[in-house]
Amino acid sequence: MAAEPPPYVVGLPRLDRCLVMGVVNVTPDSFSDGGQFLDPARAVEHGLALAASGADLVDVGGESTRPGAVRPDVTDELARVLPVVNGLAAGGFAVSVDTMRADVAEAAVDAGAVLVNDVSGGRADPRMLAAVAALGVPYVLMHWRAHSVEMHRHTEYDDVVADVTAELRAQLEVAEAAGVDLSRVAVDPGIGFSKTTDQNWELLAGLERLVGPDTGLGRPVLVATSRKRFLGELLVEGGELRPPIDRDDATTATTALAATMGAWCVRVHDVRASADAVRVAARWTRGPA
Ligand code: PMM
Repeated sequence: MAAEPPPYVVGLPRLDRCLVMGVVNVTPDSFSDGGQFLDPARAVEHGLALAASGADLVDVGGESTRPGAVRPDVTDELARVLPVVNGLAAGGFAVSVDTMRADVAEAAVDAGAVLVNDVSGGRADPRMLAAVAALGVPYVLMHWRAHSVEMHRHTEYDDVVADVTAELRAQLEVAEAAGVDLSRVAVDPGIGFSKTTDQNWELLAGLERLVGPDTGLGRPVLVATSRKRFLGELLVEGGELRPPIDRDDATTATTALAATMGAWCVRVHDVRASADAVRVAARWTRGPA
């Protein structure tokens, strides 16, 4: 059964279906599309193509969070992200910036970004939550325990759904204390971040507990499974993981399921298929006409 639609994030359109966020990684080393869009003109072109395919938001990031990734310095991150945010926002598209740094969030919002997507949930940069409070933009607060180089060492949970929910709740309180208006905040369980493959599946199966009015956090939930390793492991062939580029059909299946379970937004690389899937899910859960 679908959960009641969650309260929506202030500043984004309220839709009768799950939103689709398309991914533009302006990085040399992202696991899914690293190096393809380092050139700003190519990245903008790709973002426009995602918008034309039905993305409600285009998420621009300049730091890879693949396991083991080394962080770029802030100057490099700004140089990667800003021309792309500028180019897409100038075209009138809703752009989010995927960053853990307050400096980048501020500059990106100045360049036209309408949402800050922070995989660290405000934990990587001590200035981030105050910056988001001052910017007054919607904010995605993800469950996060450690930077990519060491996140695989932080996968201890008693009950992964309950523990992630509790840690998100605690971080929402920190955000509120920093002045962030929680009506502008969506949460994200952080699929693949300090989670084993089994824990990712457990979180997805328990999504209703995160979304649900009694057990959940009372905030919209973003789900980002796209091309992630746990899908490659599920689809292993001849002892080889299915490569990231061939995980889009499986990603679309997760979109349909997440949307049916009440997710507010999915973050995906292949937008067209997910844009269809969220419409199917919305119609499916609405029931007889
Ligand atoms: N995952 C990645 C990057 N950004 N943002 C949110 N909110 N949630 C995620 O799970 C997430 C994210 C890593 O995937 P990518 O390298 O394909 O962008």
